[in-house]
Amino acid sequence: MPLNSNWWKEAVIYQIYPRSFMDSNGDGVGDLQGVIMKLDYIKSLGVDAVWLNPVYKSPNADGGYDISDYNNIQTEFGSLHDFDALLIGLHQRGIKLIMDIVVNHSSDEHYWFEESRKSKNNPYRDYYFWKPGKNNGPPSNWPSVFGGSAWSFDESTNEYYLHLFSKKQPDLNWENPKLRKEVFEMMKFWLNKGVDGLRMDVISCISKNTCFPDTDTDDINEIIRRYYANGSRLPEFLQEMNEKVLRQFDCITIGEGPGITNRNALTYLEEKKGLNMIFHFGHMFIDQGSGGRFDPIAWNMNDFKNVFKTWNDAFSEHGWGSVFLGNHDFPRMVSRWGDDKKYWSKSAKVLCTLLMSMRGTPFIYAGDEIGMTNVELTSLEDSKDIETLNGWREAQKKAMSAIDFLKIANQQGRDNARTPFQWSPSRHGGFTISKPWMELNSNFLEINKEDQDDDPDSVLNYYRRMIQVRKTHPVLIYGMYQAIETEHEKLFIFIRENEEEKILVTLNFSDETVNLRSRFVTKIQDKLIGNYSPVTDHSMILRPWEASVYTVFK
Ligand code: ISL
Ligand code: CA
Repeated sequence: MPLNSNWWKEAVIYQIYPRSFMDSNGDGVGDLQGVIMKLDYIKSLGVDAVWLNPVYKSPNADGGYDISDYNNIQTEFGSLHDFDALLIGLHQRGIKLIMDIVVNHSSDEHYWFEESRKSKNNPYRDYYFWKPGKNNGPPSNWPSVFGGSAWSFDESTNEYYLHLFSKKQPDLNWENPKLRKEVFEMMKFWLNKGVDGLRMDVISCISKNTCFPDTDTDDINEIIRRYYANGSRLPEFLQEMNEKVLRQFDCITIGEGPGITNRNALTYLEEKKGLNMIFHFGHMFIDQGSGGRFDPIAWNMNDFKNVFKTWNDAFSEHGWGSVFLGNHDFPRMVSRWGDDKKYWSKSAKVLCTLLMSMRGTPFIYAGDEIGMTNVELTSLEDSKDIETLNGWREAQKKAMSAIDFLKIANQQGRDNARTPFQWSPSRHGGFTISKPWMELNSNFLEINKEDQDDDPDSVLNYYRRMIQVRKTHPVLIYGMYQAIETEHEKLFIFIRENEEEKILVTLNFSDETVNLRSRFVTKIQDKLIGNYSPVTDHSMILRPWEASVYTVFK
């Protein structure tokens, strides 16, 4: 076994979108005290750490990923005092806290940007990227990830500023050492409080092509990969961050980034120079065409399985990956990869089994552990997401109808993942006592935490059991990964093996019964968990959306 063992490789991490988790004070918005109210629930899952989406001061143009004050808490979420209480509450329960660090861009309402835009010789001017226009237009043809140009014209100095995301998220200029110093100080502020880890938003883009050449493709993900991410100074910036900040603390780092590929991933993870692990988007972009999110294409099982194989190969000896099947940026995982109708419960458990038996640190997005599903917006006016609203603006330029766009948004949009947590069948799902900031998914009467708590066969209790299976079988953490039946269009089957143990995971991703006729039938020792009863059945006939985890004789 070439890899060192570390707590963060063995951890299961729970991601909380604070605005939608729990509202403690009845204003309809989830908050830090709300998370505190649910600490025992979080503990009951058996997770080791919580990753909190951004909670800093923000005008909230992009769900808090537009920060106007990095050293304070969003008033709606509470205060620094509440934050300290949350950290204590988590630590008392042996749970670590990971903050979301957003330093590729700030809000346009951050003091730095307000200064920067005042004049060309303002001391903060070079905290951002300012350029004169070209041929009566922007400095380059770069598109924003959220649609439209990545450049906005600012009348006060007659120049354009760069924003890879919305125009309320100007990109910070990491080429400027003063900016880097400010960012490092801010990171220390949180780490000094005792925060255990940092999830770094679009860290792949902090070094970009600063010649800003026109792109020669329309494929947004390719543009990100080639122009916006993986710039030449990235290793240097990460190393400096390591030396000036990370090394002085006991903290882990997870880099998020479109543009990170299995070929360049290890450059992000170099020991003592880089990050601990990364999120990649191999499977997350599998159903996106060249136009990105709102240009859906069909995906198939072989491509899906291939992503996991590729990434297992990339990290077989060095580096470490993460595993996630959904987060706040993507549709709900059961609606996307499973079946949110007839086989809702079974398929949610199949996905849980995949998540918990894959190599890499698993991340559970809050709500997935009770099988929350996509929501169906009836009008684009109900969307709360800047990406969807901008996408609609762009779609209108291409003469798309509202009905057609709504259909795509309901399938692909981020609103799906951001409806309030469904705690109980009572009013507003127990999330708030007043009008929630976003309507709940109307299925909270059938899908909620309270009902599932009491049901041994629920999705929730399956998660609890499956997390324990992972924890009690280190082979599921460090063991090597071997894909089986790789060409099968319905089945996802693999082996995890180390010197002590060999585990077989069989997952049926379809509503048909499949007879595997596998050579493993004779080798099965024990069934550790499954989503059909009786769990002792060792046959290799996989019923619709059946999941099983077996130990097999070596
Ligand atoms: O979902 C994507 C494209 O449609 C991704 O490229 C995504 O935008 C990218 O992974 C960055 O996401 C992160 O940064 C964004 C923020 O809106 C997302 O919520 C965050 O996770 C800008 O800060
Ligand atoms: Ca509140």
